[in-house]
Amino acid sequence: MAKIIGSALPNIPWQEPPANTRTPFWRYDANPIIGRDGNAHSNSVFNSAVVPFKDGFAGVFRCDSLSISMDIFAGFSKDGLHWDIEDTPIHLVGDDPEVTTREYRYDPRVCYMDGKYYVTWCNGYHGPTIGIAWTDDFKTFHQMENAFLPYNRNGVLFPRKIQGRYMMMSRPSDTGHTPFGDIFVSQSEDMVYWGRHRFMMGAAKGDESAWQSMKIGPGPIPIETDEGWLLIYHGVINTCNGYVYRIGAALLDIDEPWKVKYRGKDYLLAPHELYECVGDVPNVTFPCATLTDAATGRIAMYYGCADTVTGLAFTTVDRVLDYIKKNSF
Ligand code: BMA
Repeated sequence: MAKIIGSALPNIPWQEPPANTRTPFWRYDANPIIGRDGNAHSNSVFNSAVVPFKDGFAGVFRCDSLSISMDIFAGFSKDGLHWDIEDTPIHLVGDDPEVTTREYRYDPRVCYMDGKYYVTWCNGYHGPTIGIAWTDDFKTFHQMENAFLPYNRNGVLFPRKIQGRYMMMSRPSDTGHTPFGDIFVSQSEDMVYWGRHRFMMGAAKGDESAWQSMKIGPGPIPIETDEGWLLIYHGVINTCNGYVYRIGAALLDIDEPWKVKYRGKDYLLAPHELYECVGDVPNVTFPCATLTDAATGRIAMYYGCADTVTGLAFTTVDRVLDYIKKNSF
């Protein structure tokens, strides 16, 4: 039995699995949990991140507006299922207007570390790069330097220092819909200067795992287990009807997390339900956060559906690790 290393979370949202599950995740039966009208001016609410906060949960949500501008908004929930999302974007403070000036903000992740909640997101700065801010109250967010030069997306922190350094995954990209993409790990002493870049893994070659053959990108904050870091990520194939986004998993070395121990050949969750296949961008499942309960091994995953609404799905650490170990490449 694999163990999650972390805190117990007795109030994790949860439903028992249906009798027959071929793939490790099963969906919440009242999905989607957040509709496109999640706040007063939203066209869509998706690709969003949640964490335990006080006696409930808090999160940073991607809400595209009715004019289709992209920004990030704080939200709060007692049960992780029903969310109150603010109507005004999160307030970012910082000394340098060159950094804080908003172009666009999307696809947030939230990582709890050393008493602070670090938010990373795709930040417009002459093209997409990775923005970083921290908060301790989900009211004031202190914006730090952008981590990388443009163009980059999917900046995802590891939830503790490894070998004395902060580590962050990312996916170098272009200014458009990026028809390529591999995952790298970058390291930092201070969360300002990032270097020691290491290649982790790339898009799959040929048809060895075709659902992830065009590009991949890290999803939620990795989950620490006694066997290594469990990484949930998205993989993309290009089809005659456009890109299709599915969800996979890999197990990474605990001290050198760019070393991949197992990488699942089969996907874990894919756009099969109507709300995942039909929406503003059809056929997209895009994971940005998990909640975990170290006492039971339960995992609840929040994922964007068709770039329109937010879904929730459940699994356990054992199911995922068994699945990827049985059929790894
Ligand atoms: C990516 C990002 C994601 C989005 C996906 C599918 O490039 O923009 O936010 O979910 O495309 O449209």
